[in-house]
Amino acid sequence: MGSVKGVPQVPDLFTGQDVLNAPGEPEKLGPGAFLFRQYAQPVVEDLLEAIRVVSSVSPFRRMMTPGGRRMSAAMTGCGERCWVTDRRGYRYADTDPETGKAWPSMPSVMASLARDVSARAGFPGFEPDVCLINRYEPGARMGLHQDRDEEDFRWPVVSVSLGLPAVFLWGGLKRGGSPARLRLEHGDVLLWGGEDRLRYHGIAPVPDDRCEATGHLRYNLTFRRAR
Ligand code: MD6
Ligand code: FE
Repeated sequence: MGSVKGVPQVPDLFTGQDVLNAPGEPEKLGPGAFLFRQYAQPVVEDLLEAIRVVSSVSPFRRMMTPGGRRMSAAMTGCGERCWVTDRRGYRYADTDPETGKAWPSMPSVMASLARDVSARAGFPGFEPDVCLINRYEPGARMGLHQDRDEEDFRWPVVSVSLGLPAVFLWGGLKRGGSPARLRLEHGDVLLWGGEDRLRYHGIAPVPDDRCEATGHLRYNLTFRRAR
């Protein structure tokens, strides 16, 4: 590559891996799965404030699985509906079973982030009707599962990590085998859809640590289109 007069010569970053991992470019984890490291960084404080607003109306609670075990992560959510679990099963509910009222509306900082990142990943027109908010204390985890309670799997799931880092377990389309491990940090955004939409995934027990923004907590926001 020749040097252009007046333009300083810079290392050629535009080849191979460098371009995939250039700042602002996602890492591709599969045909429909992308990790946008630090994508939410500019709005992390606004997202944490939005979590405070939502959870002042619909508080965090540890839900029961259909099998009768309490989940280790506490949950709340916002939007037109939210994912819930109890002895009757997993489903989307239009009202919060704890308050008996509608879920809080989705703060615009959340909806805009989900829309922007999905358009960048090749899913334009994604309008989430759900933001499920998970809160993990040290030791809390999420077993391997598929997200399959939504009506239309053509829409992706967008996941935002805040607070303490955690190891994301990234399995296959069927149960079994040992999942890949991926560290997710404060401000990272993971998106999956298309052929990867029904991948098994989970969160390894969150190690104790302390972070400036959230203390001893990890939060995860997952945006979906349920209906
Ligand atoms: C979590 N996330 O990161 C749990 N599901 O706390 C999920 O279960 C999840 O991150 C679907 C897509 C992205 C996710
Ligand atoms: Fe999930």
